[in-house]
Amino acid sequence: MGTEEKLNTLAEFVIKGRHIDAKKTAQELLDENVTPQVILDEALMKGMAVVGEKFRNNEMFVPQVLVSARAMKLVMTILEPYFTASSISKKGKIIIGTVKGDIHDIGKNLVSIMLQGAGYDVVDLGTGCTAEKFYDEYEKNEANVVGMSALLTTTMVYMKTVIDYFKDKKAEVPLIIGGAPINQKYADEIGADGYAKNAYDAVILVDKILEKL
Ligand code: B1M
Repeated sequence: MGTEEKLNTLAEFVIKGRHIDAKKTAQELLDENVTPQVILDEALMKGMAVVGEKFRNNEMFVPQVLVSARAMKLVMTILEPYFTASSISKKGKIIIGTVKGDIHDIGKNLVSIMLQGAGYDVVDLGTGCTAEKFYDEYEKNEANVVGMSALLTTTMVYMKTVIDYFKDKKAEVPLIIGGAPINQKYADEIGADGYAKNAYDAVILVDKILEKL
């Protein structure tokens, strides 16, 4: 099987939630010197995009989406070392979490992995994070940037609650946001210090913000 065909097969395994086959195929691709970036972009992200489309059209339901997510996460465990191995000295500390009411964590995990790979210390708070949690962890860790992720239109509004909470506390740390329903306009509206469309842009954004400080 050629590389392109194998990448398509991997995307299919993610869509079907065949996690063991997905892991095996990803390992084969790595052994054939296909880069982790290509595997991520050309198979995993493509597969999850199809899952999202099918979910929206009621062709897939929560239990099936969960097994797709499990397959994506399992493959990420073998890709992660490639993304995080490069850093020598730490460039700064980032707090990251998915906001209250939201359990989506695949994108947030990817952002976390890419930031670690770019040389940042990342404290990942997981999902369902309240404003208090973000603030307490920021203080405890003396973080340089706080990042929030949200995947639902019903939870993205909570990002403003967090930003207002930090303002009330007069905390001067940059707050950045991301997630499928977020855009620059929304970030500006709620007073976020930055927005990134994907995990790659999140690294560029954090680099830029910390350069200015
Ligand atoms: Co959910 N879900 N889901 N889901 N789910 C969406 C988000 C949805 C768009 C699907 C759809 O209708 N097409 C829809 C939201 C609709 C809306 O609000 N407008 C939806 C819904 C409705 C729901 C439930 C309400 C369904 C239900 O129960 N009836 C429920 C909500 C539960 C809750 O959170 N309270 C639910 C549940 C789930 C599962 C548990 C089954 C599962 C999550 C598993 C998990 O994460 N552990 C799931 C999944 C997998 C999805 C889709 C299919 C895929 C999300 C994903 O992982 N994408 C999603 C459809 C979609 O987004 N197209 C959908 C891959 C990931 C790499 O991309 O997360 O966008 P993404 O992250 C990107 C960027 O956004 C960005 O970088 C990442 C990497 O490039 N980014 C940041 C993310 N965070 C960032 C932070 C940054 C910067 C960039 O700075 C800090």
